[in-house]
Amino acid sequence: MPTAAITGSGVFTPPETITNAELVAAYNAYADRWNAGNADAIAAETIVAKPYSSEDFIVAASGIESRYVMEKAGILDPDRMYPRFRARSDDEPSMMAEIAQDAIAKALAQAGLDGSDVDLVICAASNLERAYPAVAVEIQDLIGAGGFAFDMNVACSSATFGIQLAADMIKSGSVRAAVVVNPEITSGHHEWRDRDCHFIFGDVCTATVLQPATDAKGAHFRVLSTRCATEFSNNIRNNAGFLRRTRDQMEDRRDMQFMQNGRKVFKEVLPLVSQHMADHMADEGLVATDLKRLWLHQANKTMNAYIGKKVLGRDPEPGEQPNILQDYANTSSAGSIIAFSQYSDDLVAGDKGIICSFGAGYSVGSVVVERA
Ligand code: CO8
Repeated sequence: MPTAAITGSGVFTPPETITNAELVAAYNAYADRWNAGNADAIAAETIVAKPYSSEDFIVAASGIESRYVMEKAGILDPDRMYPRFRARSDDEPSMMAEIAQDAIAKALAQAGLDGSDVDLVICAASNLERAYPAVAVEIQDLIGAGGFAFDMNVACSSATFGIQLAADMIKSGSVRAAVVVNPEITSGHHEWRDRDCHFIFGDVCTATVLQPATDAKGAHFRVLSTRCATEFSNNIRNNAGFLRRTRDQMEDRRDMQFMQNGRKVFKEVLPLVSQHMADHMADEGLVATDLKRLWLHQANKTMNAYIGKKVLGRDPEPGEQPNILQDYANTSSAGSIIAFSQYSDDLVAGDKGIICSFGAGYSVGSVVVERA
């Protein structure tokens, strides 16, 4: 059975950034307007005034300093607080497919492949732009790939679950060159008017190329082992979907965008992830000293520091567990892949590491890789 390898990875970074200062100024202006518009009800204590957000809180609670977005003016407009996306005709590439193309081009260039070499495209992301045709099939067409393509969604674990699928298909011989692409336009399903989470997300797209290790043309990482796990929780939820396109959805329901009980997520996901990684390592005969790098999901700096310490049995050295969330914020499934793509070149043959994602579902996915 062939060994699967990651032979390329790429990141599309959107053109616009929003700093914490810009975000907080827009949110606080929105809160002022909302409070002024509801002054009577607030005075009568039938509703509660919206409190201000703060830059200090955001950095201390999450480690996030800035985020990239596809369109910032709409998000920062206090009367709107939502990106302005141009409506596209059916003859134009859809937005997810367009950014996917960019990330895939970078990943294929690294692998030394052309789009026509690809025979599997998995578009794995936390929200899909439409019901059908699958965005992945459009991407397959745009890059000139053969074979087949499909969409999948496991929220923040979409990328690692997609890598497991692609690696398994390569091992079984059903495909020769797979692309797993993660266009995460989180700004379109985020609630920018909710102070408790308005700072969390950013937009990006990542792509990985997987092939049999024997086909690799350059530097690559052998996929030694993968493990996926899920456990139902309502603590991260978004109710938007085709069954909800009724009049009540038009009433601006809060549950039609990202919602979470962040404190509970923090407390429940940490032990789940630490145990998942410990079990995966034990089953692969790996101990902490075997690992050169952890590329973790990028949601929260404290969370990552905790998991790194649990897995390694000590505080991670600088660079051992790279964070990119200060610049990108939480980019859902793409976070661990951005970290992998930007911080893996320096590893040498035989160095091992783990890519690990976690999030809504709950879901956890880990991929043990070795530099060839
Ligand atoms: N400014 C000032 N004060 C604030 C703010 C703010 N912006 N927000 C909250 N506060 C206040 C609260 O009101 C509270 O005040 P009080 O103590 O008086 O009640 C105090 O600060 C503390 O609030 P919290 O308890 O909420 O703060 P935490 O310390 O828990 O930090 C975090 C909040 C950062 C959200 C933290 O809980 C966290 O990181 N949790 C884990 C989150 C996580 O990992 N979620 C995963 C979601 S991603 C995922 O699964 C993908 C989903 C699909 C993608 C969706 C894309 C849109």
